[in-house]
Amino acid sequence: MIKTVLLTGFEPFNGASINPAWEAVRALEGWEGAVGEHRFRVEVRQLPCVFGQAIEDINAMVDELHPDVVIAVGQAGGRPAIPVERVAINADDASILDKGGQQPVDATIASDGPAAYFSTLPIKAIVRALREKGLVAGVSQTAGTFVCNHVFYGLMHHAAGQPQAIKAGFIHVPFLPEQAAARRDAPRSMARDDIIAGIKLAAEVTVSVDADVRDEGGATH
Ligand code: PCA
Repeated sequence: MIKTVLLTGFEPFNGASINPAWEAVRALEGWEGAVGEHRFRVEVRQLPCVFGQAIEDINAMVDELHPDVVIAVGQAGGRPAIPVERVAINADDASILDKGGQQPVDATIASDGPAAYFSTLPIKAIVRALREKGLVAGVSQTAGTFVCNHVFYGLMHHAAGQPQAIKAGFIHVPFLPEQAAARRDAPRSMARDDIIAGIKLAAEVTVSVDADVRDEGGATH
């Protein structure tokens, strides 16, 4: 059976003209992959950086495509590594406006939802595979409280209510070199091809690994 992998990436936000998450995800449009006997095809979609709408959109995509795997990808500017997120929390607390002009503070995402959901991606196996390929990566213990965590939580809440099992989670990616070069605070960045390779590998590991590994030191922060 051919599995379906949904990859989402956010539109640029906060005045930027590119988002490395979307740049990486859109490069994988039409990809049909295989790891051993595990065959899969990839669906690629963009998400708006808008509270509320982004959750509605990703959940509509899940309902339309019935994916086996969903990996949502967002930009984490200034992070030195690819943070593979462990946990989504039931809180919005924005320090900047989203693209719809909203800035929720101390708001609950789902009034009927638990405080948090864990990723159901094999996060340690992904980190191990990324590191073995020479990509700087780690488990991250917070996806923040902006639109990325918001979508991550909304996705996990929706996936939890589905009859079929969906492996779902969130991966952040650093700035691209051209984004870092345009800033005075000299943030860390990662080459476009490395970010693309990282997302590709995360999808391959997720479709082919049943149980996560138990590496120590998988976390960066
Ligand atoms: N990063 C933001 C929202 C969209 C994106 O790509 C975040 O980390 O919340």
